[in-house]
Amino acid sequence: MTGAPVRVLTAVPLCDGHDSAITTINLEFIRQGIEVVYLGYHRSVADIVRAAVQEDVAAVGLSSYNGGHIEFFREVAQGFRSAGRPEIGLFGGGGGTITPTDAARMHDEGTDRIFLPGSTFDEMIGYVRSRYARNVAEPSAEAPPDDWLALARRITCLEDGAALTPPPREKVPVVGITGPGGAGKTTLIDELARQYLERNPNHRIGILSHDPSTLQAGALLGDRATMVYAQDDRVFLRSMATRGQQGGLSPATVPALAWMTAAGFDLVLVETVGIGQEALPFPNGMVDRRVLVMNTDYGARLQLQKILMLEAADVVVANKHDRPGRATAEAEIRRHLDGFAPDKPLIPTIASRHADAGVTRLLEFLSP
Ligand code: B12
Repeated sequence: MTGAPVRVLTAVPLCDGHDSAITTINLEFIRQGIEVVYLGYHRSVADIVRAAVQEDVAAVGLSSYNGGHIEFFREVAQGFRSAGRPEIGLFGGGGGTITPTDAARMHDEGTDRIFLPGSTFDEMIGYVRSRYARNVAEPSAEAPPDDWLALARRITCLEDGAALTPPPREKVPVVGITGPGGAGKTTLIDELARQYLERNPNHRIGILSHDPSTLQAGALLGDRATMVYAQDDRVFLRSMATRGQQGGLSPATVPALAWMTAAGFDLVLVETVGIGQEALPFPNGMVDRRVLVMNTDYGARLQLQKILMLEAADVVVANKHDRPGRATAEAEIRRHLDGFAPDKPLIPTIASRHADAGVTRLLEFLSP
């Protein structure tokens, strides 16, 4: 469908921490209406290829400064071919560390274009827009719902406005995770995924993760940059921009979830954007469990009265339980919940900590 934002993934290769160039380029891309899935720095070929396929991006842009770019770009292009997506474009830069001679060789080996020092934003944006705009064709109706290539493509079609009749919903637990920006939702999901995968060696997880679209229709889809353990072959992770919808999700979330729940996952997680006090992002029937992630930054105790999700959630997580004010926050939230739902669990977590006991308790509540 025409008019949909161009969707690319950007990353910095393995053993490379030079992320300031790509961070600036990302911001300029989103300002110009491009959706950017940012994978972060120190990323392997396998992580980049897996993410590009699941995110169904038109192209991948790499920023490489620490050498090894000829081999790295070649392996990424090979990875796209091996994954059955040879059409994914590849471009990038690395200042003066990539010489014009290197760039010519890289072009011969599958890279569309290297931006040499002195390239302007206008050149990059003009190139990305003209080269990677696309009309995505729906996958064959014969492709089964658990074909991840087809799933990724179907979600793109749904985001771009197609109406695909979803398969019947399978019985798989769907957990909605919401909370204000900065509460640690993504980190919590990553640690939940790590513990779940470790406990269930044959299980697979599907994750739909949302970030806001800007007024210019671009979006920085940055949850993958925070994820470490959810970058796994047993996890299908898809980032979705809100594309103008208020409230924490995308217009395509409901149909995308319908396809996700038929794709053979054992657990499906849906993460909203950071929400405000009045938001109730999960309509009836969309998810089986609602998790509200809070931290200590909610302000005065009176503010708790205004957070509607405290009433709607099945479980409340008090994350960042290593921060000053944690005991007060826990006591205040508990007292507030006791006023109307004394049995509602309140689980303190430090999601950034490996094997956190609070996250284990949450996992047991969600997936007994
Ligand atoms: C800033 C910088 C740092 C910062 C990085 C901060 C950060 N978070 O990114 C700090 C100080 C931390 C740093 C550390 C190191 N650095 Co350093 N660093 C640089 C420096 C000065 C600038 C790179 C940069 O960001 N340029 C700004 C961008 C916007 O401009 P540009 O590079 O010209 O790129 C253009 C295009 O190529 C394009 N582009 C770039 N990427 C992409 C991606 C896409 C998708 C697109 C479309 C376009 C594009 O954008 C620009 C437009 O004109 C370079 C030297 C230099 N002058 O280039 C060294 C340099 C890259 N660093 C170098 C080294 C050796 C290191 C260290 C190993 C030093 C050490 N011994 O500790 C560490 C390693 C860090 C790590 N963990 O990987 C070497 C690399 C040598 C090599 N590969 O052979 C360089 C070349 C310096 C040198 N001459 O020795 N570094």
